[in-house]
Parts: sequence; C-alpha cells; structure tokens
Amino acid sequence: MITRRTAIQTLATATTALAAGNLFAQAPAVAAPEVFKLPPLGYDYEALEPAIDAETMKIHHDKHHAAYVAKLNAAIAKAPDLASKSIEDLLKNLDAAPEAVRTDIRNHGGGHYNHALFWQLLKKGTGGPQGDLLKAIEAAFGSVAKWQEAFNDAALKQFGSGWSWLVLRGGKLTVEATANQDTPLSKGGLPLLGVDVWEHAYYLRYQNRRADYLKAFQDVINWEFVGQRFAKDT
Ligand code: MN3
Repeated sequence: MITRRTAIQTLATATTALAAGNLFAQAPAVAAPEVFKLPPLGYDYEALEPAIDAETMKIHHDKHHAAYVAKLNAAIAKAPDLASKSIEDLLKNLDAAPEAVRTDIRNHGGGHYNHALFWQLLKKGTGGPQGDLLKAIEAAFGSVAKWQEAFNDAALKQFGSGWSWLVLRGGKLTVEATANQDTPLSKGGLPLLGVDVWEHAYYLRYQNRRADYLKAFQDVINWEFVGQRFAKDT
C-alpha cells in the first residue's frame, strides 16, 4: 500500500536521480551562449604601425573587445528574448531592454558595436575623404582641416573614457563625443567614423599624450569605408 509518506519518498528519490543525471549530462558548467561573436580584426596587428602599435591592437581586440562580447552574451542569457535582435536594434532601442540588463546592454553592447566598427575604420594610406563625402564635410565644416580640428577638439575635451565621432544625423554631418561606450546610434545618429579615446586605445605608445595619438589617428582612417557608410545612408 502506498502511503502519502512513501509516495513523497519515491518522488524525492526520483527527483534526486533526475537532478544527478542532469548534473552529469551538463557538466562542465557552460558559459553564456555565444549569441554575439568577436569579429576578426581583418588585418595584422602591426598593420597600423607606427600610428597604432601591434601590442595595443592585440590587447585591444583580443582582450578588451572580447570582454565586451562575453559580457554582452552574459546579459543576453538573462534576457533571452533579446537574442534574436541585431546589435544595432538593441542599441537603437535601449529602453526596450528589461531594466535588469539595460545598463549591461548599453555598456557591453555599445563596446561591441563601437569596436566592431572601429576595426573597419582603420587602414593606412587611403588619403582623405573623396566625392560626396568630401563635399558634405566641406559644406558642414568649411574644410577637411576644420573638420579635423572639431573632431580632435571633441576627443581632447572628452573627460575620461569615451569616443569622438563624425555622425550623420538627419542628413547632416556633425561632430559629437560620447562617454564610456555610449554610441550615437542610441540617440538617433549614424556614426560614420569614431576614435576611441579610452586610455587602453593609446596608452602603451602615447601614455598621456592623447593629442599625439589623435594626430597619428588621422593617418590610419579608412576613408573608403567611411565613404561607403556615408553613401549607403544618404
Ligand atoms: Mn576600446
């Protein structure tokens, strides 16, 4: 005869066995699913020497960007409904993310997006802006030199960590700075070009000399890529 007590005992034994089975089946503990992946750099670490040194590129891409991706995936694991969204969608609609993960999406999602863009923005020897982009820069800033001045000025004035950007907003070009890993995408703009002014981006070669890094950065802008981004959205 099955009493209530033996029924509970049987159930408890079965539950324990099931849990044990699951434990062995799942071991070892798995990291958050890789919804977002670290994109390859796309060129050698030393490709941007001497403007940006190989060691900085290696640590910046393999460690810093990888950490943003890992922490973004950890946040997505806590809000699986977001897993089907693109990084652009997540950042354009931060308010749509559950409050518990919103700050992580903003910081680590922003870090992932900004760096994935940044690697593509870098290339030696592409000259300067051409064609329609050149015309638009001249119309908005007066000249390429004046744009450089505004861009570098915003980068120098950014207190602490952040970015300076060339942004396409409402069909017009602007220069804007953001703190931390905030991106113009979250405020309705399209970042065409950005310079990372976190110290991890330049400290090994330039130490406190952010202005020297910014001057050298101008030699490694992939203007063909920036021009393509501009053409696609105008
Ligand atoms: Mn960085």
